[in-house]
Amino acid sequence: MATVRLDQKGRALTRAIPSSFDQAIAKFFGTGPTDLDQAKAQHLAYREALLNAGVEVTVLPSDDQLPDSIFVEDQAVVIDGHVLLPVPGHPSRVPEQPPIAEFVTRQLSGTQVCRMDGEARMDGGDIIRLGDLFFVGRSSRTNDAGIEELRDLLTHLGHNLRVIEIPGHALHLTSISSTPTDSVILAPEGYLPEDAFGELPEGCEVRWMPKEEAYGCNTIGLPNGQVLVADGYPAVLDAIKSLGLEPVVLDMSQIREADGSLTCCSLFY
Ligand code: CIR
Repeated sequence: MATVRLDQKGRALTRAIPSSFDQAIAKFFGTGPTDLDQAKAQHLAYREALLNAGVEVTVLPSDDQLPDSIFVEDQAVVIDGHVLLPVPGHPSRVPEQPPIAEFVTRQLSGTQVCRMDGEARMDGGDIIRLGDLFFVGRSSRTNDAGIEELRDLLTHLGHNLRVIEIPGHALHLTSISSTPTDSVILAPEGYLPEDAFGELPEGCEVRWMPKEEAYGCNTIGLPNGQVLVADGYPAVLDAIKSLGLEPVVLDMSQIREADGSLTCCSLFY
């Protein structure tokens, strides 16, 4: 989600929860999912919320060999119909990519597909987009070589890129921020310096949320004025309402246990 504007969110790819989901990597928000049925119910509610908002949703079959494979956002970067296939920053997540790459390149046939290689590493979850301005996290998953490959594509498309240092206590840039509209960034206090996003275009702003609502800062704004938000973050909820938007609250507890947020579970294309 994070690399498309609001008006580009017509279609989303998701992937079903594998039976091995309790083995997903969990080091930040969670300590590992414990209830597979609840995780599946939460994932279903998530897909239904997208469908109810008018998004066309595709569900790829699960793969029990790949515990983290529901987090499709990390596996492909779609920008204005162009596709960048990153080398995922965690080795166990590399085999997740082929079916996602195959799906998006088929859907966007005729598009330019760039494939990272060499030393470059990147998870799609390290990118957010504010209108036509992009931010990328330099994180434990995304390195300088990966950032330069993204910059090459963005330069080609006429977009600007700013780099944000992700602190050691966070996974991705999307773990601690999102753009519920094309002019607002939500981010938690205590993770990034106040000037981390730099000077923003006119009419744009960062809304800083309390540190304890870091997870809640990951939201999905949709073209119909709805915003998917995780349950349990009252300041985020107020911020969304004060923007005149309609929050749709989802229980993400089991997905959070795998360090996954709302945006991680879909790839808009
Ligand atoms: C991981 O550690 O890779 C997964 N357990 C969570 C990935 C979350 N994805 C994201 O923030 N974009």
